[in-house]
Amino acid sequence: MSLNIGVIGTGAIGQDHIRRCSKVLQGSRVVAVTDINREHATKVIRDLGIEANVYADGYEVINAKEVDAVLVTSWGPSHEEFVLAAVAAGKYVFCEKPLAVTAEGCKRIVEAEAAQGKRLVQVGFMRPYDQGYRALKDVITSGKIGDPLMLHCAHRNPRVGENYTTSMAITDTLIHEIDVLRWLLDDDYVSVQVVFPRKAKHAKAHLRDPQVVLFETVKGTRIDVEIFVNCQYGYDIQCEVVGDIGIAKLPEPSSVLLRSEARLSHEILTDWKDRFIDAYDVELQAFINDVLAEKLTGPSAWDGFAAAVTADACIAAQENGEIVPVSLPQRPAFYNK
Ligand code: NAI
Ligand code: ISE
Repeated sequence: MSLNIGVIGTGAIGQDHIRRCSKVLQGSRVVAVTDINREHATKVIRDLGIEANVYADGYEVINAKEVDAVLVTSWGPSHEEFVLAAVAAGKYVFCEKPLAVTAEGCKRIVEAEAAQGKRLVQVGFMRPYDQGYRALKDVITSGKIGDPLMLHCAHRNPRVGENYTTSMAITDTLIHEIDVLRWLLDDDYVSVQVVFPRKAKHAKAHLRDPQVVLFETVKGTRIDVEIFVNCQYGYDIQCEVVGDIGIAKLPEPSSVLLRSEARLSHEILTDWKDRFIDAYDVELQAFINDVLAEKLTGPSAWDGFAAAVTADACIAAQENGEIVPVSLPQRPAFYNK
């Protein structure tokens, strides 16, 4: 059986997901698309050589008879309304991060989903599907390094656009660590502080970059995450876990060891799309398989809510420089794994 997918938003990640759902993955095809720039949506499916209906808006995609499941890949502020509409229509929905731009918005989705009585929502947090993070989690779970005491992480982008703001370093960039580190440690955050080193030369005037985010977890693990979005040299994701009896580090993406011009070197990637290309394939294949089996197992609306609550605390901490509590309510039994 093939899953018929409708896609809302045909920008950078939308078109990449359309390509993978129609050309790379098993058991799915894209049958409907929309974008506020309708011509662009039409061009995307034409360039990919696929046949799909182009609808006027997201609601038409969600309610189209031929659509079994929806991918929301439009801008963040539009996610909540489309996810709520898909849930109301009883359709499975994969929503790119953020699930909603406010914690209240995520909570509305959690409540709507619980009212339907089954999980319908998966959030596009792809790092738990990355081979390297999975290997790291296996090492932690095996007990080989003892209990995780400290984590040293970095999320570096070579550069960002004019419109990127200091709070987006949390909601757009750090949000991946917020999610993946909860998953990696099977833990939640209790507090956060943000500190700013001297500003990087290449950061635009309005942007405070880099920044260091310091978390404490329920189990007492301390985490530092450097976010540096004008590092110039590449797209670089680092995560080192220090345990009682050993240290485990996220593997580097595989690359050729080059001997050339009197140097021994490895290339560093520059684009997030390349760094996590396999993880995106695995996460969407899992979504497709889970929908066909009628049981979602990937990052949930609750994970989206937990990330949003934590992001709000991080933004407050950016503004006041203090240690800000992260107050996450008890996870409803509905979301127990
Ligand atoms: P983009 O700007 O390239 O594309 C967004 C597209 O959505 C645009 O074509 C825009 O016209 C369309 N759009 C916006 N509002 C719409 C609406 N109400 N109805 C229909 N179409 C609408 O942005 P990009 O980079 O593709 O990001 C999209 C989403 O994916 C964002 O939420 C972003 O945070 C997330 N994202 C996730 C990544 C990941 O690693 N998981 C990586 C990059 C983006
Ligand atoms: C982008 O939206 C992503 O999700 C990338 O993974 C992240 O590295 C980048 O900073 C974000 O802007």
